[in-house]
Amino acid sequence: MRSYSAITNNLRGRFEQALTDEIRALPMHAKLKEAMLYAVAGGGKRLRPILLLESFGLFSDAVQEAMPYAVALEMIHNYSLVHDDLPAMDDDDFRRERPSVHRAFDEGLAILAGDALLSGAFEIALAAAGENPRAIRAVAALASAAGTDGMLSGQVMDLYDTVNDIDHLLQLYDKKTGRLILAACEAGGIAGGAGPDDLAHLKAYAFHLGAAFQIQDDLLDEQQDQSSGNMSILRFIPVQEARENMRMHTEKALENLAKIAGADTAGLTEITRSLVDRKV
Ligand code: GRG
Repeated sequence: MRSYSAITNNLRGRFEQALTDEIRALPMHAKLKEAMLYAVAGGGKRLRPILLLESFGLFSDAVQEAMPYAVALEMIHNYSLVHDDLPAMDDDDFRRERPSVHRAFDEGLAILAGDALLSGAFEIALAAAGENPRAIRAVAALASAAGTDGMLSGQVMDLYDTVNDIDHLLQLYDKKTGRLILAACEAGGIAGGAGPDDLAHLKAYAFHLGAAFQIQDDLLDEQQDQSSGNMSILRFIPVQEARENMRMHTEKALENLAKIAGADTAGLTEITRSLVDRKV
């Protein structure tokens, strides 16, 4: 069996290089580029791009071909964080233990850097996709997860809904956080050439992984006394039940992953287990 940390470290190093190379290569005003590069730096876990690359790697050896889609996805994720930190939204002065983009620069540039990360993501992904139908389907999956009925509706639910039951909260989590995690695996699988059955297993894996990720986020917030108040599963169930819920989703994720026959799922298995143990 391959060594996960070696594969992941290798992928991560190549990904970091590709991320800065792709942004640097986009022609734009120097100030905008500086803010974009600041926004994507700072030690993010890179969960979504690594999921995309690992999912692609289940079906194809040419992982470098998936790099522009992984870069695009991380840019979309970082745009959402930059905008979420703005005073009009979550009003956070810090992100990844550094000043958030509107603090390091100013609000106007933070809004524009977020916009540039989102539109730049699709410039990069579509330039790589060309006329390849699989790649175009993969980019469409990213667009719909980030878009109107995906992360954006999730964020609107977060800002405007009165959430009085756990099902409503889980729907909000699914749109706001889950859809982008699901799109990571879906886009990677589609671009890599997964057949319909394997793609369904991969999407079921990612759905449960996203649910486990969000519950773990609430548990970590609680432990670090940063509870986001109303928007926490701990408002509806006690800590022990939330932990069991997270483990149930982790096991279901792994069960679905195991249904993908003939693929080397060691990397995704390791990522799944490490998410349960994560401390940030
Ligand atoms: C502004 C359109 C728009 C959307 C914002 C994702 C999001 C929607 C807001 C972030 C709020 C938040 C803290 C959600 C909890 C889960 C989450 C997405 C955490 C951040 O993702 P990580 O842990 O971050 O992958 P890193 O820094 O590792 O990339």
